[in-house]
Amino acid sequence: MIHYLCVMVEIQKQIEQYSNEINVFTASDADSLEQFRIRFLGVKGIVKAMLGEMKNVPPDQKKEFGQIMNAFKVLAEEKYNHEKERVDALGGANKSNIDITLPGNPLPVGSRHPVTLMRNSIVEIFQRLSFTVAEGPEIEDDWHNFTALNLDENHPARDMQDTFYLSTDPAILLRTHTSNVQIREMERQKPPIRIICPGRVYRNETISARSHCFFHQVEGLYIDEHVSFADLKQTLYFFVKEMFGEDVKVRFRPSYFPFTEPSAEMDISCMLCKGDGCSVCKRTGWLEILGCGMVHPNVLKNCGIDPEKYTGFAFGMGVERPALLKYGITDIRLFSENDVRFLEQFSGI
Ligand code: 2NM
Repeated sequence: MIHYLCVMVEIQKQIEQYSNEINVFTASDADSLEQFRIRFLGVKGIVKAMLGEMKNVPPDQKKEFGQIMNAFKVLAEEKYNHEKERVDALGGANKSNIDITLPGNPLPVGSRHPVTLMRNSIVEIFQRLSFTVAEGPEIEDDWHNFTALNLDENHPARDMQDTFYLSTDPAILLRTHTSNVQIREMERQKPPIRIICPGRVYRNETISARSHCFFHQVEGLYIDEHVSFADLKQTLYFFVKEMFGEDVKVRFRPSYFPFTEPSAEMDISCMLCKGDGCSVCKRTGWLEILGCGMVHPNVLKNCGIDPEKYTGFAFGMGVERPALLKYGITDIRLFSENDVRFLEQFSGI
């Protein structure tokens, strides 16, 4: 009995001490709150230890002591919850001695590739004329890249020297222009069709400062009833004015493409010498920027479009050449070397 009494007085004293400690506790930050939790409410904490003492309490006093223990447990829990709410509300601002007024670590700013910048500005102008972007495969079959475009079996563009064919299946090739997208769209939907087709194309050429075995194109197509060469000219005039400015002059020269009739090449006056003649325009005062024409009736027929009812124009331009001009770059190979020192010069443009 004496032993029991001693133990119980001891436990009561301890609970009183710990209760005082809990009552005066305020958490200065999340860390000190966590230490409080571990000390009192943890698996090896004081509350658990005190409850463990119940086994030393004589049966007739278990009820009274149970209540004391429970009140102690609730006291610790309530204190913890109350302090947690307060610390959370502070948002961890005074979590530690970090000076939140110091500037942060700057994130490196990325940049768009110059070819992407040029492609986007071309596409965006045609989008304002209600052209929508269409895309298609870079690995293409003979029909969509050549045959449907009115290129006969012996056309030199099909030559092994110009086109990359799959060694396992020579009916499959890397597209040599994005016209395959136009063919696919004409096969898929009925006119009116008004699309702009940006993408990468491949040609088996010797790599140099001026040419590469892959480059980028933007092609356009407009098919409807009564589309005329006048529509073609007005559309391309608009494009040139938006792209190169009001003062730039335009000229059309007759040309030949198997997929258009009539066909033309469009030049703009050289923006570097204003038409006087310089090394960039080879002293002509003109820069060739795109090919165009009225879509050949055979091409329309190949895609299931009635050439008696519908007409249309198409055009195609390279992206790298104007990008070289605009940014004053002298070697086309820089576009595909992925040298960060080159690429980061276009950040913020
Ligand atoms: C060019 C020049 C002229 C062209 C024609 C077609 C299609 F599919 F409608 F027949 N797509 N692209 C075309 C016409 C492309 O690039 C210099």
